[in-house]
Amino acid sequence: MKTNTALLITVAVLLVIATFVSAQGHWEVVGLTGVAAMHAVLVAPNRVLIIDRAEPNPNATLPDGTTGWSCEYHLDTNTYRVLPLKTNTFCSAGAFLGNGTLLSTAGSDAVKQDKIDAQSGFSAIRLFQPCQDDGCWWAELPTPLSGFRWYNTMVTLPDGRVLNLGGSKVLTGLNSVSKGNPTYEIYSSSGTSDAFPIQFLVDTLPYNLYPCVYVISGGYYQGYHFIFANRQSVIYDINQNQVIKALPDIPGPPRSYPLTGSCAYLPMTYENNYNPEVMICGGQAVQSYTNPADNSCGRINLGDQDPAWDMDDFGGQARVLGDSVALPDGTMVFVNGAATGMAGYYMDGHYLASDPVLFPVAYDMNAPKGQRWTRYAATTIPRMYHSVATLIPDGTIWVAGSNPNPEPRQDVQFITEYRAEVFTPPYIDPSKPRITITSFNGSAINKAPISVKYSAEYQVTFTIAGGGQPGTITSSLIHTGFKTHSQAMSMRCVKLLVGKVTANADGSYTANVRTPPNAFIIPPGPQYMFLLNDGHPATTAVHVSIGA
Ligand SMILES: *[C@@H]1O[C@H](CO)[C@@H](O)[C@H](O)[C@H]1NC(C)=O
Ligand SMILES: *[C@@H]1O[C@H](CO)[C@@H](O)[C@H](O)[C@H]1NC(C)=O
Ligand SMILES: *[C@@H]1O[C@H](CO)[C@@H](O)[C@H](O)[C@H]1NC(C)=O
Ligand SMILES: [Cu+2]
Repeated sequence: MKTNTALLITVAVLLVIATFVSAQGHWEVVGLTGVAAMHAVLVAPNRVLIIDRAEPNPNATLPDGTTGWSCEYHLDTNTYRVLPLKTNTFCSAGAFLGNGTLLSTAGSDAVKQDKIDAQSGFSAIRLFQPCQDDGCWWAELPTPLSGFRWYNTMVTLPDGRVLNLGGSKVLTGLNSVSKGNPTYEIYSSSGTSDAFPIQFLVDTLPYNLYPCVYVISGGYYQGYHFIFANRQSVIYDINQNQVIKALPDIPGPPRSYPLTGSCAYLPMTYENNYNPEVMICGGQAVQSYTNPADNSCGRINLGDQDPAWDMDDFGGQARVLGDSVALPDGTMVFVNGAATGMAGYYMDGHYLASDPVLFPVAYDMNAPKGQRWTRYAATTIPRMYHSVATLIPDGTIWVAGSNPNPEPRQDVQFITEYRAEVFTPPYIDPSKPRITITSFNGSAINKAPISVKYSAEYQVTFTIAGGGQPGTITSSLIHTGFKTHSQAMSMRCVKLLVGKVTANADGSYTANVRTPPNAFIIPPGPQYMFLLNDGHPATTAVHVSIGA
């Protein structure tokens, strides 16, 4: 009797734990990153390219005995391959060109020390052509940028070129008239352009490093750029080099480096003609390592002629240094960061950021205000300054980095963190059957991207684990973005129109999925097409290349 009661209680407790875990998602340490993950970008279905700065990473020795500061993390084996670089990539930026080559630019000063010989990266241009084997390496170009940039922002343009904007010309934690580079340039097949001056980056001093820049997908200002820094924002025409409209200041504190908030281009949908909305969350009011972070978010509808900020809280938790990740079900997750302080290393012997926020929050843009936020399960690993998070094709979030130290340290409060984790959001529900995509428009699914066109319909065939009927099938096309310093450069999530779903003789099903109509919505180049069954993502997304 006693045993039975104990057993029942144990079972009940386990059930409660299981429900709790699946309702909030769960974390798992999956591997080591080799180099500190200051920047990260998904470059193939099973590969994340990691870029650090030139620093003595203990486990990143190259065959020639020198130390590397970039690696390719393999998601299928949780191992990494160290990639040599010549230039220092410290606090740089990246974006895909429309042809699928990753462009990385800028960085900072030369580093010469034992086993490291890095050239200055302030004006460096690097290319990485993703591959499916171990044969791809960085190519560093002899031609420099138009000038020096540190903490610049890059974004893929609708024509496949890349916009490169802002930054400072010297090492600094705070921009100024003499240090800043208030210009932009555009990289195309003929190389980088001259620099065009932009007054907005003078007006937003000193908090305009890593500005947020997005191509506007639709509505009144379609095709122009939204540029945000400090508390200001504008709608800008980069071709005519002029402000189209100055927008109201976001309420609350500054939200750009080093008072770093998180920017996110909210998911778009065919249901409202890809209406453009941006959300900017968190930040910090003063340059202080003791001041609490901000607990507010501003959301702005750029589809309106007179866009205005609509304020909300930040999921009930003040946060700086958060990272935004768009999930294929249309929620926006904010993860990593701290509740106190700001970006940077130390001041007066104190870390500039403290009180790690260990749990993500998820934002549902379509829910009524007051019901938009969900708090997810916490990790145990602080992810402070210089950490990253990116969506990966199985629908989970890969999280790495954290290194608020001027050199790798394991003997301090906030160590140089080499452990990579995967967070499984609760929409992946082990109690529900999962679908697997088996072919794409009649072709086998490969790791190499499948070329697709804008405004075209494709047949996506899938099976359901354990058989059974599909529920509501939805689809989204995602550009996971170049992640660094709370920036999600070029990140996009588009809900696609799914037509009829038909049953096939072999027990599989086929859904007709329509790609979006144009490159303002999502730029040409590599993207991932997700399929979801009643909101539960398929085992892996299809790697596609749109309009290239
Ligand atoms: C270096 O690699 C070894 C072997 O995998 C591991 O035990 C150690 O923790 C790693 N060190 C760091 C700093 O990641
Ligand atoms: C993409 O374009 C860039 C710039 O013109 C070029 O250097 C690169 O080789 C191209 N990549 C491919 C795959 O053609
Ligand atoms: C997809 O496959 C169908 C059937 O083979 C074909 O008719 C259609 O043209 C393909 N779609 C595109 C956009 O290539
Ligand atoms: Cu930095």
